Amino acid sequence: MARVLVLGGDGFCGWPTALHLSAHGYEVGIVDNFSRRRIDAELGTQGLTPIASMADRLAAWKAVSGQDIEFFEVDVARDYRDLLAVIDTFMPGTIVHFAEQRAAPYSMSTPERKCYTVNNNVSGTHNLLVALVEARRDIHLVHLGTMGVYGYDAAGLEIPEGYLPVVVKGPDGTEHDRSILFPTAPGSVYHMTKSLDQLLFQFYARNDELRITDLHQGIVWGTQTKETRRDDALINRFDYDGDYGTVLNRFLMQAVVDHALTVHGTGGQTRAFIHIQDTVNCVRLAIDNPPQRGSQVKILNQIAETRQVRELAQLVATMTGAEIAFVDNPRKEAPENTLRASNATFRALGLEPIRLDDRLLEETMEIAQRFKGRYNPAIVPARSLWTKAQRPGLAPED
Ligand code: NAD
Ligand code: USQ
Repeated sequence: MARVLVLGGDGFCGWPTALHLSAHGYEVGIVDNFSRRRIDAELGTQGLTPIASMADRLAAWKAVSGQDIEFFEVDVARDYRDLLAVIDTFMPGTIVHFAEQRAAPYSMSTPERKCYTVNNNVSGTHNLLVALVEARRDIHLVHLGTMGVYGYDAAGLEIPEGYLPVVVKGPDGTEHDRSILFPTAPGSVYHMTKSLDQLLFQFYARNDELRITDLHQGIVWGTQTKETRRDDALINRFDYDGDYGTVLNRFLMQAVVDHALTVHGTGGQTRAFIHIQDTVNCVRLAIDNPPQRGSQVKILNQIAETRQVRELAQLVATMTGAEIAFVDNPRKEAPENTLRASNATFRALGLEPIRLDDRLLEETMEIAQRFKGRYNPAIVPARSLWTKAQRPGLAPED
């Protein structure tokens, strides 16, 4: 039976992925250090849905599915030997790596959080690569990257899957076809760590012939999957705070609690989106279709569709009657952009992407309705500013 280790398996994407793989016959192990639960405490936030302890989550899964999932409490950023010990014990054929600090606002909010995000994400990924080399087993690494590494080209050219074909002139004037990593243009310290991850992958795929798939995922929305619906103790996270809440889930939640929809700037930002059910489907497809040993890193765009932020706000407002508030944008980002991106590989593998669909939007709002007693209005505003110049009382040169 295929054995898969899910790093970051206590998180929003990792937990439903672990359950999905377990339900599909994989032998699953989870690694997590609960840093995300600690960050909730640090920020004074609690997600909307009550998250059971890992022990209770795993017991509930055993009760409904009959399947065991093993858990290892390890900080992947601390020492590669911690991971190596888990790999030697669990002997996975695939490792899925979700274990990073993933909120752009958190990564921009203080100097300490900038440093933490870089240290945690880059060291974690590098420790994992070193452990994979030392394990001397042919393990496929599937990493969750992000669409934000590409930046947002003003001309709206279609973003390819990872590589850009270029023609370079040699010294004698002859033309040579090359394929280079798409030039990165990350928009936050967090997104920058995913750009750095790409270089680490390139090196280890070439030097040690590691098999690596990097999934550049868009913004995830929704909360439940087929498996997390099976018991209340399996329920997934639902973040709506100004750091970790992603835009569509925030709008859906805000509509339920009669908060105006917080559109940053004009809402002209266009982004890629994917439903959490498709996240787990895509990860399984990626596991089942690894690159050959010795080949370049396989990069796939894990997205269903692209949408403009104000279009999403309008959609939610029309469904619910919510008001839209255009607030000052705390981020440094293009006020308006177009975005087109290829998801050809997943399409070819059989993915039929879930699009923004009334039924799923309503399901997400039903969850928000059910748990709105846990809603805390104080954590809704996005307070993390991208530049010092935005802070009152500071001259631009400070
Ligand atoms: P999350 O914060 O809910 O989950 C991340 C999990 O990793 C948490 O349980 C955390 O405790 C764990 N973790 C972090 N650092 C760790 C460490 N050093 N050692 C062990 N465990 C550690 O985030 P998520 O939304 O599930 O995102 C998972 C991955 O998917 C991230 O890498 C993120 O960049 C990527 N991604 C997420 C989205 C999204 O919209 N949520 C979109 C694109 C890509
Ligand atoms: N935005 C609003 N109002 C809000 C919240 C956000 O207008 O209340 C805007 C932001 O300014 C931004 C866009 O919506 O233009 C997306 O913001 P987001 O917080 O939903 O997403 P982002 O910060 O890009 O990060 C999320 C995940 C991250 C993942 C990324 C995928 O937190 O882990 O990597 O989506 S992507 O954006 O495709 O790179």
